Amino acid sequence: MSEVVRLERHGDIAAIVVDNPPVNALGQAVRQGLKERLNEAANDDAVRAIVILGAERTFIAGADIREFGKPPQPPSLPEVIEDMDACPKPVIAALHGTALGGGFEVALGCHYRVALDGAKVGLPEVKLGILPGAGGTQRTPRLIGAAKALDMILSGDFVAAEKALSLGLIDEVSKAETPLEAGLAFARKAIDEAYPLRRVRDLEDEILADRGKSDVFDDARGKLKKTARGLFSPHKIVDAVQAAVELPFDDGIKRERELFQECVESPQRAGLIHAFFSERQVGKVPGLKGAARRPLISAGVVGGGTMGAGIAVSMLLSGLQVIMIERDEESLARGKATVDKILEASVKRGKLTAGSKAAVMTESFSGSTDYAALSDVDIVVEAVFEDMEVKKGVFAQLDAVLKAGAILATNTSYLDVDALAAGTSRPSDVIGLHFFSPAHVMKLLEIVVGDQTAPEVVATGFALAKRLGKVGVRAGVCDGFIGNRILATYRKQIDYMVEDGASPYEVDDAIRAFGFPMGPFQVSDLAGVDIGWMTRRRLDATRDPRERYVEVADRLYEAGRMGQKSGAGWYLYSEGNRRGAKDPVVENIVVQERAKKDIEPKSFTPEQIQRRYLAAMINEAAKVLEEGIALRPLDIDVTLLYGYGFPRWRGGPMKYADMVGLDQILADIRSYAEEDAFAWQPAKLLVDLVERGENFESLNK
Ligand code: 3H9
Repeated sequence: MSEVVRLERHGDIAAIVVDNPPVNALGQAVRQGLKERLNEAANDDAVRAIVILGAERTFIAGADIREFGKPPQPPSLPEVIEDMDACPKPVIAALHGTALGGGFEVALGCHYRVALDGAKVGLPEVKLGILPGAGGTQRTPRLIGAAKALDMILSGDFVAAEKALSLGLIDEVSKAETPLEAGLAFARKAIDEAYPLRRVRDLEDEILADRGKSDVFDDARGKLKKTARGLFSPHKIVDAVQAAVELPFDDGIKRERELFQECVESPQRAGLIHAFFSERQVGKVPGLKGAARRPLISAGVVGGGTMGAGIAVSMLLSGLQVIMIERDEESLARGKATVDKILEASVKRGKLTAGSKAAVMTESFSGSTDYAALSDVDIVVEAVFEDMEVKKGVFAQLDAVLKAGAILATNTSYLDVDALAAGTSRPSDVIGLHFFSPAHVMKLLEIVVGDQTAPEVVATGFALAKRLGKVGVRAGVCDGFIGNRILATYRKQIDYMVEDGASPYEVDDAIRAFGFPMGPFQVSDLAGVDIGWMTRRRLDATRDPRERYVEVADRLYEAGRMGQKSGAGWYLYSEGNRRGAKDPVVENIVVQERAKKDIEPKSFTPEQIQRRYLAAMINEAAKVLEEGIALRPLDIDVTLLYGYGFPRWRGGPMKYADMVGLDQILADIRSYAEEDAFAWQPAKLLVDLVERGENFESLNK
């Protein structure tokens, strides 16, 4: 059996090596191993100092997240750390890679910390809905004071070795090649110069100034009102750090443990950890393992509008050579200017130097009005007007000039990728790459796989997503793919609720209260009321006569209320104000539309609004799964989390449905179906899962 923790002898120094790939997480076997090896070294008279380090690519990256929510198995991490702290011989942590969460807490329980240049430390528990529960909230303030500890723990940000040294989190940055070398050198000094056992628990200087005062904590709680809306664990973190300042160490540790437990039991922990694993799983597409990838050095972007320019910027910043194609010189100049403007904004925000921007614009970016310029590129993304005939024309031109093996991608958000592919002589090279606006910012990329798309083209799509710093999600072909198709369904329910009695502002408030950053009407104003209008006109010809149609948004469009860009939409925007004010004119339009249909308005509570919204989302998502448009529930969760503002701490709609209970969701759908049987046809998959007593999680692979 391979040992996950081994003890090596280096003269009078013992090295305890954690070897639990991939990230040396602190599962039960590691905790047990650490406890036993430490005990062995502590009781060995020949050992005068102990170094703790990680094998392979990193120090310990934290507790084993997979264990949360399961019955705890001894020894607990705090117990193991307590042993290190109490060890009568110097214990030194030698850090490389990332020392995170419980991993950094192990280091804090050691008497000294040395890090390789390039190592990072951090307490990212907040991102998982918990708090550092093995002394991190108690020891960190003792090293760097409460204010800086709060900054570090509330942000969850990683701290580079040099910065950690200047803050006082670690004792040395080493130029050694390996953590073993660094640890042994430090231990030698500790032995030769008889370093005292520096136990962080005994350090008081940094917290004395805050004792008996509440300013730091009041400030932190004040900020959380804005930055941590709806979140649970940040508030508990402030409580825990305050306990570090106010209570003796052992009482503080006890308090930390209680608060940690509250966080572990909160549904937010389950949601955030689901999000963590889902975003890692989403790129591992069943059936794609081992598929070859095509090289990507140069790319073409057809269309220099907002979308095309954003895609070009995203590609340029990833190091690709990009050629933009536009129909005439004037449009090309506009497209290039948009690229320049976006890059300039990155320079202003300090994300890019002026020199790099100039180099990108002159050396990596070019434009042409002639498709022949694309003859040698590896991939082309078309981002022209959303019209099948226009796009078919573009694909025909691309087909004529592209080299063999080049990938033809469309950025369409709903058109039939198979129909586009069929118009070319190389349908296996055609794929959908659905970027979200603004394309250089939004992390989601739907990778739309047609009937004939070759696996290596799909694998290359995922490689491109990664290179662009985006999260790629595999989607099948249908109107709207995964995200926009689901959106179209739950969006309609919003219009129905407004016509039935809710005000648009009540709806937005309720959806924000659920945790979305914006309400649907605010989103509509941001995107443009005309966008929704165009979508509805596109669907006029195919709309089922049984479908309820609400005209309120059409009245807004006809009144020229296009949203933020025209100063009025669902909200009224005074000059330079993007927040928008409620507008009685809109409420009047709604009243008139209700009157036309003799609708007696009824009231909706925020919970009723949320339940309908979510039920519609989940039901359509189940249909998307059932049809194979999304392969797994987690693909839907990641899509909604990254492209549609679904609150991360709720894990995504499928995770949320599992947590609420699929039987309750189905019961809601069936009760709404009594009012509108057409809109609320339950997904067969949902009915089946409820009958079998299973959940969406059981379908994740
Ligand atoms: C904690 O410590 C609580 C304590 O305070 C209190 C306890 C009492 N557990 O991200 P990658 C897997 S909470 C289990 O692709 P990278 C990951 O799923 C923890 N598994 O690599 C993936 O698996 P697979 C605090 C984990 O190089 C593989 O490792 N710590 C864990 O891009 C590679 O991961 C954190 O929150 C884990 N803790 O990034 C750190 N971590 O290959 C979370 C990773 O099957 N981790 N895996 O898909 C990270 O931030 C990144 O993984 C890391 C490496 C930066 C370490």
